[in-house]
Amino acid sequence: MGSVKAVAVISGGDKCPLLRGALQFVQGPQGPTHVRGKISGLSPGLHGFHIHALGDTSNGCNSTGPHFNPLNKAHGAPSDKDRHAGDLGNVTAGPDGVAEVSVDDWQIPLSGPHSILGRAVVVHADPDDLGKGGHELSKSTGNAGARVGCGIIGLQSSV
Ligand SMILES: [Cu+2]
Ligand SMILES: [Zn+2]
Repeated sequence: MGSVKAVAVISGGDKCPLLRGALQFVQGPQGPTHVRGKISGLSPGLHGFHIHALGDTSNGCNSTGPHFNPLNKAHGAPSDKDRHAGDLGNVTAGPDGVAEVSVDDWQIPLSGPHSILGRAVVVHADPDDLGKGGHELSKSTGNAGARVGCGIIGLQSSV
């Protein structure tokens, strides 16, 4: 099997009409999945960045379900052993509101039983505390606040 490619077009919907982005996902034959791209229209600083379980944006980003968590773990940092598969940490927007995304991760394959195809990538208003903030939401969502942008992860031509 060659590499599998996917794409997600991020939008902010009615609440954040200036937020937009495009992310490309590439998984080599046995490697991690590489996520590359750009999200603009953010406030400067850190923003929680996750794969959520559902590719359903019928009610905006709120209908994308919880963090993708096929192994039934607690929320954590990308480098933690105990984490949701969808926990990709934070992206950082510069003073211009643009975040350059460059993530390599083993828990977000584009094929097999734990594939993220058809699910959603979500960016949040606030920083993800990576499970360590001591807030009641730290162990479920990282207390990352509102879902300001999202997009569905779909197959892309491999040519
Ligand atoms: Cu999220
Ligand atoms: Zn999580």
